[in-house]
Amino acid sequence: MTDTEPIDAAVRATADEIATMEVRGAATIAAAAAEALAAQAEATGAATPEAFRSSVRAAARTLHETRPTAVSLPNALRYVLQRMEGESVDALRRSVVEAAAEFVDQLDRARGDLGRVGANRLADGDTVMTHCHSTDALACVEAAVEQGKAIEAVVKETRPRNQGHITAEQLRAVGVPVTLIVDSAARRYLDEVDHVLVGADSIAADGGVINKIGTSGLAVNARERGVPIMTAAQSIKLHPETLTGHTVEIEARAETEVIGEETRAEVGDIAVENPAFDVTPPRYMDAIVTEHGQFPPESIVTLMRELFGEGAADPWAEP
Ligand code: RI2
Repeated sequence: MTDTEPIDAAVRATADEIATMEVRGAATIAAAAAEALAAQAEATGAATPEAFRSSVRAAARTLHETRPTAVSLPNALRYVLQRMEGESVDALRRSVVEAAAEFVDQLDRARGDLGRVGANRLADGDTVMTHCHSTDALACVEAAVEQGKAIEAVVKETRPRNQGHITAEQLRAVGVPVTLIVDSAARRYLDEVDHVLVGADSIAADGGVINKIGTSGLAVNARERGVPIMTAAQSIKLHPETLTGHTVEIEARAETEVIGEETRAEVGDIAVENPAFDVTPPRYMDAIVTEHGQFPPESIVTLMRELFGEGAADPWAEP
């Protein structure tokens, strides 16, 4: 064990906020993780380059352990750690702080670029149906509104945590008329919408879209009704380990998110499961919209290879 430097309080706070979903959404988690590494770099009292590297890697491990499904988290850690370089502690510190800032800046730019691509799929007068809350998906609507298109939205509340309320609030803030529905009403409203628009936590090499639980059922229903469905996912959502056959772990969250303890006691002896995500097979998704353009899901592997080569390193591992 080479980790002698303590994990900075800011890193622990960020890890807690990600685990409890105070900080949530794949891109927001990625930005918070990168900034936490910068905080560790600024705060560490490491006296040697080796101790410095070790302390930043330990912080990365703490962040990595919080939530398993959104690949933007390990991709953010990779981005910063792979740019950690220098012969002195000062140089190393500078490289981490600069890489984290660069990463956050790229996230913002990617969201804007992706939004303009997604907006091209939306026509004046269109209504979109949303699921959960995705900053990438919202960027498409915001860009369409900026282009002068009138867009309306049918927003699924998205049990169990009701992130649809955040989507409703943010769409109203840009002037989009919103109709909020319960999840189970989605199929009934599909005839009234022109697009289904979702985000992604991870995209697999075969074009499978891992997103908030309920996405796959929505996609199957949309296909049956002939409503196009797109996922807005900037390239940090591409899961490099799936290039070598790994699958994406689906996070199982607390049973209390589904049913309170008191109600559960009243109901009696039941099992409760709370998977946070599901996988939409590529045949049910019309397009993946990224900052590099729009892809049919089956072709996303070409972008993945271009950006990641043949796989992914784990630079946070202990040497
Ligand atoms: P952006 C969210 O997961 C949703 O599944 C959403 O579609 C996805 O992250 C992407 O969000 P959670 O953190 O990166 O609410 O587009 O479990 O903001």
